[in-house]
Amino acid sequence: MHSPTRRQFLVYAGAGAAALTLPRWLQAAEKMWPGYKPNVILILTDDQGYGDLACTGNPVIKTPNIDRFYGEAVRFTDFHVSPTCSPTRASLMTGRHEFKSGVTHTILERERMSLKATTFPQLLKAAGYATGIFGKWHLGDEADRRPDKRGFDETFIHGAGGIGQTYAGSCGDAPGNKYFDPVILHNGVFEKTQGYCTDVFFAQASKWIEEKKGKQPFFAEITPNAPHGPLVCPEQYEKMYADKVDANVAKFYGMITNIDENVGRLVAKLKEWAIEKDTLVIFMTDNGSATGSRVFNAGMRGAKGSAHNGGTRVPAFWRWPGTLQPGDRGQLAAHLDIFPTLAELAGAAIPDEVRARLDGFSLVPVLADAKASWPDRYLVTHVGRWARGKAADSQYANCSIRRGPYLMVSRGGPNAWDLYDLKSDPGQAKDIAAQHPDVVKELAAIYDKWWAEVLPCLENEDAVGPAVNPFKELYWKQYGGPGPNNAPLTPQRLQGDGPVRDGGPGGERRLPDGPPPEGR
Ligand SMILES: [Ca+2]
Repeated sequence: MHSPTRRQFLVYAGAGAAALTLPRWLQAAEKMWPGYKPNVILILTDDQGYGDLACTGNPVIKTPNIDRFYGEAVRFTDFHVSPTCSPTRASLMTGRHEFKSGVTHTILERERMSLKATTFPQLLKAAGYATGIFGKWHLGDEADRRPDKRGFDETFIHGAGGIGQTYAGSCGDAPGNKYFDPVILHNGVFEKTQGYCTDVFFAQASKWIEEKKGKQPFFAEITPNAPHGPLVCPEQYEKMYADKVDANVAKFYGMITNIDENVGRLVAKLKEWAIEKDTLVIFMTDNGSATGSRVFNAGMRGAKGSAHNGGTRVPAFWRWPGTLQPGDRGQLAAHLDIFPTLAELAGAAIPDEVRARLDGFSLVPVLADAKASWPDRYLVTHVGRWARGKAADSQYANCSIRRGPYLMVSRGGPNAWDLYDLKSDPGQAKDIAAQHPDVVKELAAIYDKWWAEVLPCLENEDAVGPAVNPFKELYWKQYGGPGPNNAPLTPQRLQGDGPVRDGGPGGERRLPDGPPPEGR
């Protein structure tokens, strides 16, 4: 199934293309290309920003395993995602801006990815891959929206955007669920697990990988809900930071150090199983930092929920020993690119009509060669989260557009753009719009065209969710009656027993309908 010549192709593709004549082995390798299917593991953590790692400069946090991983990986230094949870996950799954799949929020039915969307796991599955997701999905909790209907044949997930969250409508987890010993929906049936959530997700992913290895190429997506709020952390990790930072950051960093240990264990397993050279592992996160940016933000402006650079720039480390030479890549890359990249590596066919709609580009040439040519692309960020019915009025609310060194950020309203040159001013201290009216005009025109394209795609804006969260209904069907905390089954519980809060009950930040304040 696995041929080493495919790996050699990747290593030398760049050099080979530049040579006057192809070496004989490379010509042979090209013939092998369609048959080689690497395993892929995508680790996507929740609310961890670019600066929440020691290897990216954080002076406090301890992440020795991810630091080692970083040293062995191709590192994208200008890699962007959307500014919050569901939007990033929708873009990742579809290779298209999340608005094109109807995702404009993290709750209120607006986190549901369009049923018309094609996901890359669907294509990988068709190409012979086993596909599994372990952790957070957050693209719709109803039966027809869950990952088993969107390309995953193994699903081990919590509901909503975090363990224990619940909102009016469809978005909600099992009632009363907790970070320790969580109840997890495993292939449609709830399981009572033991241990801390992140440990549970990684352990289950490892178990599944061990079952699949050598039999079938696999794609495993590991999506811990950590370090998203509520900040619940095993005591020994929190203690590491208790005298260094405030209590919330200590928990947040502790949750990340726990993730780090899980990453270390997983990589060690791949080595033990002798599959690490056949397995690409990607480590990335889903938005800017939610809690750590006030300690260290890698010199950026903005954090989770912001259209500034710090809201969207995240770590993206790609480790594939023997194939990818460790090193930095400065190309402007994004979550949108993962769809075409993994489809290409997997030899998965992308239907023409799907390919024509992609916003992403395959990173394969760039992975092989730091100097590979790369499109002069633009990236649009829009935080969304407008009040119900206000989409059409929100064209210039909390948005930005990036092209080359320029990041243009809206102050709200037409013709109200600030322009920054991230190359000379990475902290966005100086607005240079007045000095570059041509750049502002060009980017504003691209932005307006983009908005006109996405506005008709917002299919969830007026959606009304079910009276009871589907996860609750399923839980009560399986276990009967009230939830595990024995709370009575009141009409209020059936309607959703928590406030509309992104961090869940006890979460450290509230995100109402409007955009969150910058820098939180
Ligand atoms: Ca997130």
